[in-house]
Amino acid sequence: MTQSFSITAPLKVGIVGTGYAAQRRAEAIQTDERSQLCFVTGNTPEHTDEFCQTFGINSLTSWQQLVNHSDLDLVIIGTINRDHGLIAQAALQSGKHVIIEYPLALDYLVGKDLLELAKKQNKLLHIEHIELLGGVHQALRRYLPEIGEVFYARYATIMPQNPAPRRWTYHSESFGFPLIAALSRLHRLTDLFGSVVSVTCQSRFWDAPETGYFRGCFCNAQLQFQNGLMADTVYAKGEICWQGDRSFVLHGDQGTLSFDGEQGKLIRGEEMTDLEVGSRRGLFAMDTQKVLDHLFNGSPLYVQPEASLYALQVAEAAYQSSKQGKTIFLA
Ligand code: NAP
Ligand code: BLA
Repeated sequence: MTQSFSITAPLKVGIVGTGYAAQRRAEAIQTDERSQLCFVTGNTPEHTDEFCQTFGINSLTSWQQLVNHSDLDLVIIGTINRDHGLIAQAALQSGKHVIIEYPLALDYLVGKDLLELAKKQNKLLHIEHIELLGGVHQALRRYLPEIGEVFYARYATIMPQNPAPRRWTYHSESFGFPLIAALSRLHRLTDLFGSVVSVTCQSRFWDAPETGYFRGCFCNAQLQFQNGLMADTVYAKGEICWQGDRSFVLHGDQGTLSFDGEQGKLIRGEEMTDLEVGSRRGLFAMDTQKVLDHLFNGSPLYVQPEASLYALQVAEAAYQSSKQGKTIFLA
């Protein structure tokens, strides 16, 4: 069922978070005349003050205060992953529309409840998945028919970082299980290839002792899709990595599609074609505009919450597989 909303401009917006995603959102909200940026709430006071100065707005002292503020129509959740589920629940309960930067939640069942709550409240729950708007994914969609039946895909993101920063993205509790936190890796695959039969995953962490932080992580998941495709995903980062890798290769019975960062190639026998791939920039602005179009005009969104929830279910299966040391079969 498509939801419809009666909205009057300007839509009043509050943001939880002051980092990269929050800044791109704030710019987009202020650029569009249908929306007005009203409040932000952050973590360290200096970062919050800087954000308020840049955008000429006031801060609230907690996310609880922000989600319950009677002036606001929409809450954007751009803070650490650990808090996504809790903040979204409170915002929906207080009758706000919600945009969450992925992941929806760190726990599949929490995510499932959030979708039900949004329906019950008749509020928008949009989970951003900018990877689907990006150049690589658009090129993939466009050229996939050229390679026939795809039987194997390998997608790696390996990011050396030395020393590993003491940031939330290297903190197990704040970041969550890496394939849940970096849900886009699995979501790209489920978006292209549909339902997953089984997941086998291994993971390893190199801890910074007695800190809650890790210095490096390595996760490897093998997915068996219902359509016969096998896929391998690798996600690794930190001090243990010495060679970066952002490659995505798809093997079809008529050809191969190969992406190295933003460089794409279509390979068929002797024939090799360079593919035009669009940029990774401007995607938060694009996402924001699509949400405003949806709220005001009812135009369809590029990603449905159910699709995001399904990717989260697969990622949770990967987490369970790595914990239990066995293959997890999805219903
Ligand atoms: P970021 O730049 O590091 O910003 C993180 C925000 O969380 C900052 O406001 C930070 O405040 C706050 N924070 C840090 N530690 C905290 C803690 N312990 N308790 C409460 N707040 C804390 O991260 P980001 O890249 O914007 O990511 C934000 C969300 O967007 C994440 O869920 C991420 O998965 C999602 N996302 C990001 C991108 C992207 O391109 N960056 C793309 C897709 C999804 P201080 O700086 O004051 O600590
Ligand atoms: C995704 N980028 C993400 C995520 C985080 C960051 C936490 C979500 C988790 C994940 O999927 O890994 C954080 N990305 C960063 C940081 C840098 C970075 C700290 O590139 C430092 C330079 N994101 C940016 C910048 C760009 C960007 C500067 O912060 C682009 C120039 C793009 N990040 C981007 C995109 C995604 C993403 C397109 C979606 C996931 C993907 O395509 O793999």
